[in-house]
Amino acid sequence: MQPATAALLLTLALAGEAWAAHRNQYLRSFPVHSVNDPCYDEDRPRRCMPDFVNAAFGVPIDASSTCGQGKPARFCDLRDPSDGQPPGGSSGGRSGALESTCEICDETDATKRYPALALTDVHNSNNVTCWRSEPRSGTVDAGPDNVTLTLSLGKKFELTYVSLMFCPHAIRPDSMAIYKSADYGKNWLPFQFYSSQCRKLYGRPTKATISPSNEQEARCVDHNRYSVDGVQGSRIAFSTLDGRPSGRDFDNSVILQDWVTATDIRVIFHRLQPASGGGGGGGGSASHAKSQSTELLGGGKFGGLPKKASDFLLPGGGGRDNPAAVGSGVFTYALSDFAVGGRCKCNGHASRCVKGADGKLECDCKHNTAGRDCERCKPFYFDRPWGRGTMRDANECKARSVFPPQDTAEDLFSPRPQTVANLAAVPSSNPSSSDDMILHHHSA
Ligand SMILES: [Ca+2]
Repeated sequence: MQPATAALLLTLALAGEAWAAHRNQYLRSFPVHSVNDPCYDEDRPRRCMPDFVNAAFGVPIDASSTCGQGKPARFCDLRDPSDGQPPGGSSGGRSGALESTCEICDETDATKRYPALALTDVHNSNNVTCWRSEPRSGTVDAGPDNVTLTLSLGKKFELTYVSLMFCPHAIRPDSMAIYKSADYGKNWLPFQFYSSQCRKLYGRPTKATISPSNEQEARCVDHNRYSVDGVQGSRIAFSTLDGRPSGRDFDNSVILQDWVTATDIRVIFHRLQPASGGGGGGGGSASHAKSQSTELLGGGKFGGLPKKASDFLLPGGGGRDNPAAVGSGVFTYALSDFAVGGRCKCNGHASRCVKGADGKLECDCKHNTAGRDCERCKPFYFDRPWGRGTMRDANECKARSVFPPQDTAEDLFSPRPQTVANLAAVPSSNPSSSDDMILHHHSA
């Protein structure tokens, strides 16, 4: 076969596909999108995105440690006996302060189990369900606890926050880290740290300022609440864009778009209680922690009483009224709710995510885009480079125009005998032939 024949074949093959695309464009001039399609304003493409959701809701979380799994265990909480009574007023006259109450966890008993499923069920403040770790020592001296919770979303999401709700009466951990993966768990990057000793435990300054040059770095925050929380429990919420300068111009910040993108979230609890006052925890830091927590708690709910959780937890730390709490190995990490707020990531080209043929979540891509995240153009829609849909420009992918503009509708819909199928039987020639201008053109 002559090289010219091969070139003709290729031309027609491409023209056939382009013609189909062109016809679609022609059809576009009639309303083809549902009136309510958020990705089109009548027929003009516009930026669209899936709804904001709690992406963790109903998704099972993998916990490295669960209380009562394998065998029953004894754990303790610290309670304020006045919980449930009107706040204030009476605190000055109290003498007993916090009381430790201990219970048994046992996964074989429905009334005593604390499974990871409780982390992502319906959060009803009248009927709080909790996950608990196995009882920990939770001290620095004993080494980090490394109790891990892993949430796999199964798809890229753009996350606005990660929220952890602690159980009523549970101790809020002193040191913990939130990691994220954007590649289904192959690589993990720090998202946020919490600690009373940021520098010592995580090698970062406390609450470092974020500048435009380090917007993709995790910060460490001393969340500064070594308190025992009351009936409602307390919440730690990490806002992914908070304090990051380009957050206001998110559409144009590729760095922040990557920063908020995650397929998996992992929380690692490293330490339950602050550094000990006397032992190996480092006296300077401990007194610093004490002064902060005193400031926080002094005169507050537990005014006039031991000021921080370590007072209860450590031997000789002041837990005189709480013999059950002295020593270690009875306190648990306990969370009632693990939520991540965000949107299924579709790069501005889809308004919803659906289960694909393989059962995995994927974007319902519009604007002639394709891929699980609408991260590329559909085949033969390469007239302009792919771009994320923004408020200013939907950046739809467009078919490569082959026909001159004077083509009429009749031309477009008249039968074309030189279809790909007609010519498919012609054997191809060496594509590296120098006569094959079309191929060279398209590979350029
Ligand atoms: Ca729950």
